[in-house]
Amino acid sequence: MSYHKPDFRHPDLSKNELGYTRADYEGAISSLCAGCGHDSISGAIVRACHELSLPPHSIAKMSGIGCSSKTPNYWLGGSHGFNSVHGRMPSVATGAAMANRDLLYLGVSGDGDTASIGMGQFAHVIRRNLNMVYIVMNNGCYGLTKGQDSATSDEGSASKKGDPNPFESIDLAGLALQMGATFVARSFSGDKDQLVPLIKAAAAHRGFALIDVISPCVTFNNTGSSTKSYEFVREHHAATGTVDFIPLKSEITANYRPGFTHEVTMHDGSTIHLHKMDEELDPFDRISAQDLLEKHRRLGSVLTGLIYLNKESRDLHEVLETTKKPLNGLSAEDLCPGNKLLQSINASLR
Ligand SMILES: Cc1ncc(C[n+]2csc(CCOP(=O)(O)OP(=O)(O)O)c2C)c(N)n1
Repeated sequence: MSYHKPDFRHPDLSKNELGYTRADYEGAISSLCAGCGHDSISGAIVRACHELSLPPHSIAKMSGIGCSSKTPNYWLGGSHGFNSVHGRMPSVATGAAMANRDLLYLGVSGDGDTASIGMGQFAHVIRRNLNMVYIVMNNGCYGLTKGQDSATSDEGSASKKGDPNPFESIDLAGLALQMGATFVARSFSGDKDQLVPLIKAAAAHRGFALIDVISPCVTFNNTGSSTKSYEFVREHHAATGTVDFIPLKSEITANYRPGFTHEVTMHDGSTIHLHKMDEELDPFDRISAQDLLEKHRRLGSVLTGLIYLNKESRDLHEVLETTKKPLNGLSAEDLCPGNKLLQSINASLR
C-alpha cells in the first residue's frame, strides 16, 4: 500500500542549485515498520541527491523484491524506476544502462535479493563494471517473508524466533572485492554522516559502486543475539576513516594532516577526501582492503567506510566502446554509415 503525503511544506526549506527542496526528492510515505533501518537509508539517499543537485529525471531507481526493494517508492518520486523480479535487478539495470548511458542508475537490493537468489546476477554485474550505484540494505534476514535467516547472517547470530545460524556468512564487501568491484564501501543505516558522503562518492564513480549498508530489521532481527542489530553494530563498529565529498566547482577548503588524507578526483571532476584513514589500509590496493576486512571479520567487528577505490576504473561502456549517445537519440545517419563505407566493409570480408 502506498500513502500520499500532504503537499504542504515549510516555506523556508532550503533550496539546492536547481531550486528544489529536499521534499522534491522524497516519494510516498513509507509503509515499513517504525524504526526500520531501510527508512534511514532512504533518508540518506534523499539527502545525497538533494545536496548533489541531481535533476530527479536524470536518475533511474532500480530494485528487485523485498522490503528493501520497495523503498524506491519512498524516495525520488519524480525519477524513473523499475521494480524488477527477485534477484534480477542487475540484468534489468544492465539493459537500461546500455540503452541510455546518460542516467544515474541507483539500485537498491536486500541481502536475500543479492546474496541468495540474485547471487549470480550480482557477481556478473560487478565483473562487467556496470556504471551504477548498488546499495544493499543488509538486515541479515528475509524481512518481507517474515525473517528467515539470510546468507549474510553471521554464524551464531539468532533472529527473534530462530535458532543460532550454523553457517558462515557471505561478506558482500569481500565478495565484491574478489569479483573485481571498483568501488567498495560499507556503512550503517544509523550513521547518516558517513553514509551520505559515501552515496555521493559512489554516484560520482564511473563503474560499479557497492555500498553494503547494515540495516537492522526491528521486527525480526534486532535481538541481543543478532549481529545485525542496532546494539551490536553500535558496539562493534570500526571505521576505515571519514569521507568528504566536494562537488565539481566547489572551493576545496578542507585541510587535513598530510599522510592521513587521500584526495581523489573523480571522473566528473568532483573530489573526495578520505581522511583519518586506518594506518593499515591503502584504499587503492585491493589486497590491503581484503586483509583489513578479514582482520575485522576475525575480530567480530564491522568495518565501515570506503574500503576500496580503483581510480583507473573503466566502465562497461568504455570497455565495449559503445556509442556516446542514448540509443533513442541516434538518428538515421548515426545508424547507417552510408553506402561507400558499407561497400568497403563488405570488400574487406571477401
Ligand atoms: C522468485 C521468488 N522467490 C521467492 C520470493 C519470495 N520472497 C519475496 S521477498 C524475499 C526475501 C527478501 O529478503 P531480502 O532480499 O533480504 O529483503 P528484505 O525484505 O529483508 O529487505 C523472498 C524470499 C519471490 N518474491 N520471488
